[in-house]
Amino acid sequence: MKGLVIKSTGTSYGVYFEDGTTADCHVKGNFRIRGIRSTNPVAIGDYVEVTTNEDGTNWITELYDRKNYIIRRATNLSYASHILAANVDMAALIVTINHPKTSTTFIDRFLATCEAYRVPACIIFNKIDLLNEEELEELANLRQLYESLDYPTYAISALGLASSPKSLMESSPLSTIFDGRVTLLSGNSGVGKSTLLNAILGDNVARTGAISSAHHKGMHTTTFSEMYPIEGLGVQEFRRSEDDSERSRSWIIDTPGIKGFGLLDVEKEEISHYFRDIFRVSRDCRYSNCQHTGEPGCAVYQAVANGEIALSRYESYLSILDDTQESKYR
Ligand SMILES: Nc1nc2c(ncn2[C@@H]2O[C@H](COP(=O)(O)OP(=O)(O)OP(=O)(O)O)[C@@H](O)[C@H]2O)c(=O)[nH]1
Ligand SMILES: [Mg+2]
Ligand SMILES: [Zn+2]
Repeated sequence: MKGLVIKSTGTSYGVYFEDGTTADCHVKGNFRIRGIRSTNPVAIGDYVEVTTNEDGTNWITELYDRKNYIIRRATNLSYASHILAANVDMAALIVTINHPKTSTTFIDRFLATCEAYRVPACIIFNKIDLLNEEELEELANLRQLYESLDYPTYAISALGLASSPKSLMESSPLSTIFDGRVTLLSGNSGVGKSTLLNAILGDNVARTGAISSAHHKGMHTTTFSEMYPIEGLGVQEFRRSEDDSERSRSWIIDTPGIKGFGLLDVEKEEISHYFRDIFRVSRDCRYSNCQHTGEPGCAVYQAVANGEIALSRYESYLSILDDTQESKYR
């Protein structure tokens, strides 16, 4: 029977079937997908074929073609990589200016990864109720920066939304991003992914946890990914046909908080392609193989110097370039 993977615990997968039932399924140890080296051969959002054995155990025997997938490389590991999710329409990065502080390097690495896998991305700034004046200014600056790169941004207080989820769905422009889509929520631990999910669903389905008072970091409350249907948004259909355009369903994926994004699985010449601002300007560099690290006639360097490209973006670019350089010597 064909099903949709909506939960992944590492040892088993929760699969949702067309008739509305779900089952715990397993994957044979030798189940591998050609071309992708990852710690999880089957990911949340995957469509799979499930066979039930005589003893009642369920086995995933086949993986249907993916529309897309998004991979995170574990930091400092040259091959281990993890598929965050498959068949996603939007990756929403939850960012907090403070409590905890999300770094711009983290934001840019996430966005670059989305570019590399051609997954549309947006940024949801959360916990704006906690920001002081200076932090609100930083929020405004970051929103302006990412909006100028055509990434939609939102500023919310998930806690505030939790007390009136109806208002979120009825009036907030945020609701439009979830409608009819599969949205992946990602971000550092403690930024409020599960809190936002609960607010959207109007129910406490996901556990949330306070951030540590000593380090102002999240405590990794969510330990495995799970996908939830959003009631009242779009039609809760499984999948009418193979044709994506006929599909109308709203799902949201809550994921465990992540610390960092390791190097992308790309050549260093390619990295600039995943930074919209740098790529745009790089056409004017004197050398076509310019890496934008101080070569003569580098248009990117010039644009950073005159403020056309944000320094934080350039630094993020350099940090990824550094990663790939390092791995060469391993
Ligand atoms: N003040 C305030 N606190 C919030 C807001 N959103 C979430 N929190 C709090 O932040 C803490 C962490 O929230 P979670 O939803 O557990 O964060 P998470 O991103 O799911 O964390 P992990 O599961 O560890 O990745 C909880 O104590 C929430 O109540 C907000 O908008 N404002
Ligand atoms: Mg969580
Ligand atoms: Zn250059």
